[in-house]
Amino acid sequence: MIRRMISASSLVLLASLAAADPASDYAENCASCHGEDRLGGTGPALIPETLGRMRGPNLEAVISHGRAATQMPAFADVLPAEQITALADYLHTPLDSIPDWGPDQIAATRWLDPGYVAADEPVFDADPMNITLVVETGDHHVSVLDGDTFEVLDRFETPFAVHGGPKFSPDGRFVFIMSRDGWVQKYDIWSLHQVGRVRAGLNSRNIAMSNDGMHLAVANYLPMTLTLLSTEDLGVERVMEVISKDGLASRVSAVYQAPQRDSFILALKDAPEIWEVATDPNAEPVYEGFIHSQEKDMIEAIASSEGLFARRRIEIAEPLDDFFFTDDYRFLIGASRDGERGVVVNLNVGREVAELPLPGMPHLGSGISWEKDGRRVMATPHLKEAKLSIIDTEDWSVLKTIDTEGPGFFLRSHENTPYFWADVFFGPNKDAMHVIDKQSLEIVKTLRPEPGATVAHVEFTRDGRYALVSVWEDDGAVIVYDAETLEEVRRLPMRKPSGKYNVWNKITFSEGTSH
Ligand code: DHE
Repeated sequence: MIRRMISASSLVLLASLAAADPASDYAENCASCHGEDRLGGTGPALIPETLGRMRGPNLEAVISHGRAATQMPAFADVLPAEQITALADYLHTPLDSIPDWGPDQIAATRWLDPGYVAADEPVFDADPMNITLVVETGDHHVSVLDGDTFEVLDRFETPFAVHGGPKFSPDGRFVFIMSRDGWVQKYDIWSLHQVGRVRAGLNSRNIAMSNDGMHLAVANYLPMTLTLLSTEDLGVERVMEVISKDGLASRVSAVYQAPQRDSFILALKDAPEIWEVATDPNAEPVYEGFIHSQEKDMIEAIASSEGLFARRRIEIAEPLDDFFFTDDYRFLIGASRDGERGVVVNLNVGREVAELPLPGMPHLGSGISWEKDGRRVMATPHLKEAKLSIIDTEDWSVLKTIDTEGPGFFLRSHENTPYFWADVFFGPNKDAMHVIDKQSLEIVKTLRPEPGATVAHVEFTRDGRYALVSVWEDDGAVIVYDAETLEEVRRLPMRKPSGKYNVWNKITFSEGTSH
């Protein structure tokens, strides 16, 4: 009788709920990116501590429809709605325990390669300043390219899921590479050999090298810390808990080096604050033009008590997590959370000084700048709109909007080329690469080297003569273009190559490269 009162569709729902096994759905569909322990891998950690802060669409919607501008695919066609609901509940269940990840735990993971022997000079004939590293995400390797002959000098294994730019020591000899699950690898370019590894976080964002090359900062989501490592031996120097002025723990969106300031600049993801951390114990703790006297007293007090790694807090109206810095590192421009505005912060006075309309989620981290008509301009792609914005960094006005064939991810140029290159990462035209004149701001050519394939991210050789472009596919390639004639000169097979990084361009902060 009761049974007859339950509708057929409710029965199906009950049956599938009873059948739902979120742990095995997780293992089958999510673990390869988010880690078997849910502590993150290519994808972020999926635990309440981080998901509770997820703004915007709820978790079920993200699982069903994926997440724009990330690698998160849609599962609506793979899992029935009831199983997605059960999976979302499962992800909101706390782990039995989250491992502590302080100095001792980090130090315990440190591994120095016993086979490593430091060479007195490069073990190859190539120009060590014209080496380009290619991150091959297809099989988690890095290829070391001779920038003159394009010969692969070495191909070494990296930790799983490298993200963001590797950071070179100021002399260009060593490079540090970070994976999304917090491993930092040190590699000696002269010796063509790995030096060692350490797990600096459980889920990490990016790394930054101090101006003197002695310290490496690792921005973490999990735990909510900034790990400071010695570049010499990967030893832990400090694990800084990231607690906002209001006493709340925050993830770190990203950390960058500010060379002229001898500091690291951090973006807090969950609090409206930017932090500046001194990397020189003798650095002036208060910067020229600083006007908030209360803050000045606080900074002086912190600096005198902490010396190295003294921290300064800059309060802003809302969290900003994607930054571009002016060349003198006086200003940063960040994207607002609504993805509609750029917010300019004067780092000297420690406050917001301008706002400009940048709808369509500007990707300011990929911004580059150059001189045009005697003024410094910058360009940024937009993750959600088929356009590039050109901004005057003197009065913060939008000079021009360039229409493209789709939203892009990366921009690159070089001081010796009249063009900048912009990919079309998203949408049907992901196989296009625009080449744009830096003075006329017109697209001079759109390259399509591999119809249908994703073509993205550019790096130049040291002299700017050649541009290297990724065919971002598992069976992909790096294509070498003559940067003047825009003709293809070489094609090097690679496994899903992503970013490429030239030693010279990076250590000299070449004009066409992002930080
Ligand atoms: Fe990145 C750099 C954040 C997704 C490939 N990416 C960066 C940096 C940040 C960042 C903060 C600068 C770090 C640095 O170099 O020190 N990336 C984010 C995101 O928030 C976002 C949108 C979401 C996420 O999943 O974290 C994101 N990024 C991606 C991808 O999906 C990409 C295309 C593929 C991948 O490898 O994950 C990707 N990001 C890159 C690359 C760089 C990068 C190749 C370095 C660019 C450079 O030229 O320096």
